[in-house]
Amino acid sequence: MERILIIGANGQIGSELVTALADKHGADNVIASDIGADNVYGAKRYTRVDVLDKDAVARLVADENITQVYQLAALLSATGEKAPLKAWTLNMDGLLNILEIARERGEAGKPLKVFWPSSIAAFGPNTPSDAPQYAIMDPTSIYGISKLAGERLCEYYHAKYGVDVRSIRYPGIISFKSPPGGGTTDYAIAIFHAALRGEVYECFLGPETTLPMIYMPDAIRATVELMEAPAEQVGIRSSYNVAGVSFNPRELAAAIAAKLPSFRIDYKPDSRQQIADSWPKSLDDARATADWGWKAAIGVDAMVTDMLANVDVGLGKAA
Ligand code: AKB
Repeated sequence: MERILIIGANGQIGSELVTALADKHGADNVIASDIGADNVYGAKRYTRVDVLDKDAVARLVADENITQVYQLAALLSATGEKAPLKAWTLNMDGLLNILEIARERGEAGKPLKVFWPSSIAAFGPNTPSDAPQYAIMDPTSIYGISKLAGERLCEYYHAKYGVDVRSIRYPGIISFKSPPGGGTTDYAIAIFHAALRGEVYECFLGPETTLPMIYMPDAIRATVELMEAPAEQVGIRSSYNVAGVSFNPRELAAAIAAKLPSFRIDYKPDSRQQIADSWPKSLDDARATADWGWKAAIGVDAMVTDMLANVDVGLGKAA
């Protein structure tokens, strides 16, 4: 029986992973945690804990006999640029605390499997635009630098201490359950909120800025499939490229307008353009396919239809 702790459960991925894992393993076996007073997404079990408080997390892991930790607490690319030291501390020390707890538990004969999200932000301007699994990685944002360093830590803890850590380089994730939360790819969520409010969307990226994206159900399925893969099939312990779809704001706006003809978009690129320009346009995920059978299932059209049917415009004014 798995006993699962999700740290950062009030964020974009956490909000949906809690439900997916509760459906699989039973709601009593999934403990959502974050720094807020409550879980806003209806987790059956919620504990307030700060990933930077290693002793508190270690106690929780021991008291609840946790077998898997998903460490999702992080500052994203745009928010990270506003507070680089805070982003570095949270993103790096948070991961290190969990890897250390996993090392200690492993040495005590109580193995702890770890999931940690990397990102397309780990790539940089000299990465080929269709990013291979192994490429030049010269990230320019503090978020991307923390993701690249985190990938190296994951591989190190696996090689040196045998920690069973698994990771995905997520593309921009598009979803409707949580509001846009400080990412450069979040224009592709905010655009739906504006469209459904009947507003002209002022896009902070230019029309031709193509980026790798993935719809949340595919992102959750990739995460679960990687975590369930037999250890010998997980040949990469830094982080796997996982592809979904690629599009730019002009193409997304056209796909929305095809279903909502009154929709209009304007472009006013800001500092996030520079971050987006440093990222690849697509990902080569052949290794994820070969190692554990990954294949994306949801295309742009199906995603747009589902987003328009489900976005809650009451989630607060979008970014
Ligand atoms: C961001 O835009 O910062 C994130 C990411 C690509 O990791 N969505």
